[in-house]
Amino acid sequence: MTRKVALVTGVTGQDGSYLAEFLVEKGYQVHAIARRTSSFSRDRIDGLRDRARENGQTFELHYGDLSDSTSLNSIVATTRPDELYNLAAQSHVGISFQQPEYTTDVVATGVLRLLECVRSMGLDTRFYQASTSELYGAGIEVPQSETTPFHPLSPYGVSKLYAFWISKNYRDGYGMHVTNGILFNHESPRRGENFVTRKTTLELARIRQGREAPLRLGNLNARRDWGYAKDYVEAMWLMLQQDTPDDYVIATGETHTVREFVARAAEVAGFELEWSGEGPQEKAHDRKSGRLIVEIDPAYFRPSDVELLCGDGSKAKRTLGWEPKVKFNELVEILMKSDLAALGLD
Ligand code: NAP
Ligand code: G4F
Repeated sequence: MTRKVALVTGVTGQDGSYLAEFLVEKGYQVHAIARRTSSFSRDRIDGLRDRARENGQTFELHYGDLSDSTSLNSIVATTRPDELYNLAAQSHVGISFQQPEYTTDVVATGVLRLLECVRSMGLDTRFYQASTSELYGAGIEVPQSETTPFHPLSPYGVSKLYAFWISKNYRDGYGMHVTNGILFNHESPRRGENFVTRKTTLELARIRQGREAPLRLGNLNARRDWGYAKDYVEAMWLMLQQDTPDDYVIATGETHTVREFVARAAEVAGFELEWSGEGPQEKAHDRKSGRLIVEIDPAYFRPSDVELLCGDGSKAKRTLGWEPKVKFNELVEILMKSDLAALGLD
């Protein structure tokens, strides 16, 4: 039996690393694109090639960049993937305000470059585009589903809007098998350290260890629908197993404020937070020790922020048979316990 070939972009990131592992275990020949960086950023996929080889499986890395068509053309032509998962992005919403042009090049035009590779080579590749709940932005309707109008509020969100529509355009116009997964926030111990969940658990673990406090955060009132990244990569794969390409919301259907995330993580870390003040003056002290644990740093406020995300994943449940296994409380525990354990704490 010939093995299916998958090509994954963004493999050194949170989702790409879980997805590559998942596909290797499913028996795919997995090829992945990593960009050149001046210091190596491969911790999340360390050892995957050796593990795959030991089990007679394939995991191969190629140098490429979403801003560079030449590399993308060459990799797509060589690997001729059955399934292509485009996860690469400048994925930090806050930073997209500081690097709007670069974000647009990678997050918007980058997708067009990849789609054009597949189209111009006449391949039958099934294409997954990493779309996002940031598309909903101003929150015209709650919960948000596949039919909720989009109103992005950041250069990242606007770039993902182009990526969503160009993907749909290649599906409708050229009959290509292109699917958008509209994923709500999903986290894990592999989450980048400057996203609010991981920043919180990492800093709380350091504070527990006796290192410098406090944790400095921006908007605590924003609400997010947080799921577990390992669950969500399975949904990506299920989407490409459907004969007909489509768009799917992947979410838990629960929404919590950043403040609730921080309070729950602090509880797991052994603190009991007492909140005081409002707006930029808001603070949280540990009730037992009186220690200042959280304060507001306006540097983390965004020019415009998405205030409320809560997804309706009923289409994914109906069509893909997919449901989240991990919900909020367990997710916070997974992250907090992992960062405590990394410092030898429990
Ligand atoms: P992540 O951890 O930030 O990973 C992003 C990946 O993209 C990294 O491998 C990064 O490589 C790579 N990349 C960045 N710029 C690139 C370029 N110019 N060329 C090639 N590769 C580049 O993101 P994630 O959380 O795994 O998210 C995966 C995808 O899903 C992203 O497209 C994100 O926008 C989208 N998404 C994420 C969420 C979420 O909650 N996690 C929700 C909805 C959608 P380096 O390691 O070299 O930086
Ligand atoms: O963790 P965040 O940076 O994630 P955000 O902006 O929701 O974006 C993530 O999820 C999107 C899906 O909805 C993805 F498309 C995107 O790629 C990324 O993975 O921020 C969450 C909330 C925001 O409201 C932010 O203003 O937390 C607030 N926040 C408060 N203090 C903070 C901080 N965010 C960060 N990163 N750092 C803070 O100190």
